Amino acid sequence: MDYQRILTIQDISCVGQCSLTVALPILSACGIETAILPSAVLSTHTAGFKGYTFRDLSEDMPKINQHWKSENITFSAIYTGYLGSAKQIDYVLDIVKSTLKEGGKFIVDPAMADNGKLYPGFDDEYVNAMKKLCVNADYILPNITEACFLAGLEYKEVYDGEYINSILKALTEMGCKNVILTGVSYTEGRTGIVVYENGKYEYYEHEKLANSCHGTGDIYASSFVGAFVNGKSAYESAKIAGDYTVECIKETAKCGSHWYGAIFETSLAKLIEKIK
Ligand code: PXL
Repeated sequence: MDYQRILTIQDISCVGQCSLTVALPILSACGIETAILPSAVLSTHTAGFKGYTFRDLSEDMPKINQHWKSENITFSAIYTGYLGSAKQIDYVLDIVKSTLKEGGKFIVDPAMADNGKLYPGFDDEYVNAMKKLCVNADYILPNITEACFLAGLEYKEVYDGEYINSILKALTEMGCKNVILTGVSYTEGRTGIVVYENGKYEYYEHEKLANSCHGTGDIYASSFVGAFVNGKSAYESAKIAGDYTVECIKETAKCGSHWYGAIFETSLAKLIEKIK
């Protein structure tokens, strides 16, 4: 396989085990050179901490892009996560246009919502901008809440296969190409991932743990990208990422007092083993 250098664009939450502090170690552990573009710097993540600082780095993006262009810097894949503002999304698209190698994959985790609600600070303008990013992506990795915001559908906690199909249909009609839908649970105590690729539906089911942790979406998306860029199929990558995320949630449960993120560090060796 050719040498891979990828770019990930998401925030730095200094404390919180999410976004870049998760993506960079996971992707590096997967053996991939990973360039970063921080979308914003926050003192912590926005769920559960009060009074966090937030510095939007949107204005740096065009200048960084200009410099990369002048140096002919390109990437074999680009993966985006939590972004700082709706305005930033146009800059991100410009960066993808000028730095993604021909045939390179653009993967978007529309990290903006969970459990039926948008994260603090996000609104309809942000959702609309995220739609634009998603239709330009080769793969999107939403949870059900994010998929419903993107598709303009009602969020349901209790659902069946028909509901999931209606979400996939709406996303495809919007122009999304391939969808990796996370947190799809059809049976008590089980959950899983739908891989909808080139119009073909596959489902990987795994155990659903009683404890849920913040930041697992970032662990999932980063390990998916790590496996995918290493040449695994989308289904195999979804499976590897799902199993790794379950391991991380188990590790976190062992440490009862850890509340703000998931302990992903101690299971990295298991992830690397599966990717090899
Ligand atoms: O895990 C997604 C995420 C990333 N970055 C920040 C967040 C969140 C989720 O709340 O607050 C700053």
